[in-house]
Amino acid sequence: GAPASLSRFRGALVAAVVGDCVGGEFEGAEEVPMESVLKHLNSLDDETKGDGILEYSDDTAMARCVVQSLLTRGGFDEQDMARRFAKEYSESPGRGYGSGVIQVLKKLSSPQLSDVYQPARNQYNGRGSFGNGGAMRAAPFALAFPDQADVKRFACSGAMLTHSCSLGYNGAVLQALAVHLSLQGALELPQQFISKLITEMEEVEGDEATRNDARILKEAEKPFCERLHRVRDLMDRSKVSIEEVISELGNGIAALHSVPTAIFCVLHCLQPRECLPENYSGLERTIAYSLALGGDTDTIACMAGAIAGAHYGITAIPQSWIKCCEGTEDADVNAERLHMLYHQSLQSS
Ligand code: R7I
Ligand code: MG
Ligand code: MG
Repeated sequence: GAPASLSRFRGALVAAVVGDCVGGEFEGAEEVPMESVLKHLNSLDDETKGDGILEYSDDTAMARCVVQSLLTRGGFDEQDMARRFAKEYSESPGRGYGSGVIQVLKKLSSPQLSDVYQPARNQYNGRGSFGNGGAMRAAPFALAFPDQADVKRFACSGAMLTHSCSLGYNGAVLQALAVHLSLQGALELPQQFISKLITEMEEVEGDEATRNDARILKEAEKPFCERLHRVRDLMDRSKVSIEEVISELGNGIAALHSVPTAIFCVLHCLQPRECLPENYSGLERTIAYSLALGGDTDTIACMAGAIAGAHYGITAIPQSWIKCCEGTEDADVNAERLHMLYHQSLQSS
């Protein structure tokens, strides 16, 4: 499809929900044989299964808040977004939220709160969370703002409402950038795609806060850049085992151990792979491969789904998958609204 076409918006938002819903099955599993993944995905073709049988988790619940806030306010409004996160949590606390972020969400519902970024800053002895909760809901920022500087700025602020550690919010910036570039068709040239991400993250991670957090957490000076270089090394190789991907990039709940991994899943699955069915589309390969890594499967599949969906478009997602997942219809409708908002800003700029 053309850059920033409606199909790409729909693909991004719907595949993110699908990744979250189908990934829930394996979340936290240490080893996931590809056979089990394919069995799970095949079972979605069963006509007797009810609509929306696979429930979405916090990943989608929070992404929906982001989308609703951006659409209602016509841009980023931290007060409104914070209020929506708090309300969503209080109405459905059982969506599988991270154990730390729950404290933030409870504080955000207090009417006395004057600074909506304060609760996040109090996490983990004042350093803030490095979990992937900011990144898992970052895709909508790329669908709302055509300007790359806006995507970076607002994905960062949106993540900081719950994740004030640079290793948390920079993961959100990276995820939003990946969706932004994919939406423009940048995955047609995978080498340039990864190079652009590295160049952008060099700048993003060039600040004092990143340097401090990286030092305290004993990470490389620019942690995400270092991981993206590993992604580039792995994608240049003809054969890579799942074990190597996990040990090089991780499959965990930290943004650093999941956002670069999700990006790798998309890049690795651009072409057919021996371990995956021949009849699978690139998007189906991406989701299946993400699940086979185990660990934080719902979140890695959700983030990889958003990037891949923006590349392949809505038609690459099997109807049976869409039907089985809760929230896909809303995602589809919202994708169209975001597409309008995006193109309105393009015309007025
Ligand atoms: O990041 P967050 O919203 O969790 C998202 C994950 C996704 O996989 C979802 O699908 C859901 O399952 O949860 O929630 P946080 O509580 O901020 O962070 C997640 C976890 O990361 C925490 O429960 C901690 O175990 C860990 N963590 C930290 N541990 C030590 N020190 C995050 N930051 C720190 C830290 O600074
Ligand atoms: Mg989840
Ligand atoms: Mg998860």
